[in-house]
Amino acid sequence: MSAGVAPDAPVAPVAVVTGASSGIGAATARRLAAEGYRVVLTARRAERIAAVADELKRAGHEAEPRTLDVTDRDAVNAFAAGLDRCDVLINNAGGAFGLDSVAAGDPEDWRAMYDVNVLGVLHMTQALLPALVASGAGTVVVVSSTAALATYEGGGGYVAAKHGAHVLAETLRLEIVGRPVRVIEIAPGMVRTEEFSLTRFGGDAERAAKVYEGVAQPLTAEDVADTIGWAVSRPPHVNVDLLVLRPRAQASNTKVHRE
Ligand code: 8X3
Repeated sequence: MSAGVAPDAPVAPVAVVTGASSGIGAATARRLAAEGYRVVLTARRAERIAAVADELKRAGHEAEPRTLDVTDRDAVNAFAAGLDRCDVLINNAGGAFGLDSVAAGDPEDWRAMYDVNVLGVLHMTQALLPALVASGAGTVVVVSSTAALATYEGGGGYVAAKHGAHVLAETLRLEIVGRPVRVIEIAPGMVRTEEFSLTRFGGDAERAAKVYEGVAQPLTAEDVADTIGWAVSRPPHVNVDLLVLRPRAQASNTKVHRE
């Protein structure tokens, strides 16, 4: 114990956030830090999570960056072995690669989307479940998508992967009932972040911008983080199974009002 810390000083609960380098993940890390969690920020990009962690520490919060690729099982196991506790796991890392039809989609894109959106969640959840149970009141959050619930043209590979994440959440909830861990799924629709659409279109900024063209107010990363923060901060016996959020201008995956 470091000098000056009283032996009975309260120990902050720990929240692990994947994909915390930008967008919804970074916003969620900020939100949970503000709620008093010691936030462990994970992502592949070391400098980015270090910058967010530094920002949080300057604001007086507890934050630790840990470089991690959720698709690398050995790395996930090593990460979990180095954690002293885990109360909340936010499975946020994910993404879409391409908007090609089933007829033309690249199997490698489909594989990569399954890897990060499904197996990434599986790896993290399996590795941290013992610590979540040991916490006595653990929470697993799966940040899926409205793509987890209905399809759209060109979305096939991403929609299939997000349906996988949805099924993982639903199945896990059945399997661990009776143990002190909630499983919360948050399914956002159109969220304008700096990277989601840019990644989907391989860096094509013009194509990425078109996704949000004329849409009055797409959701922001902070809107989603706020929703996650709300769901996680319900009393432990309250399980928000599935929460779908969209901007008012988006009535469904395929019906968007553009001005
Ligand atoms: C993002 C929503 O509509 O691009 O998960 O699939 S969408």
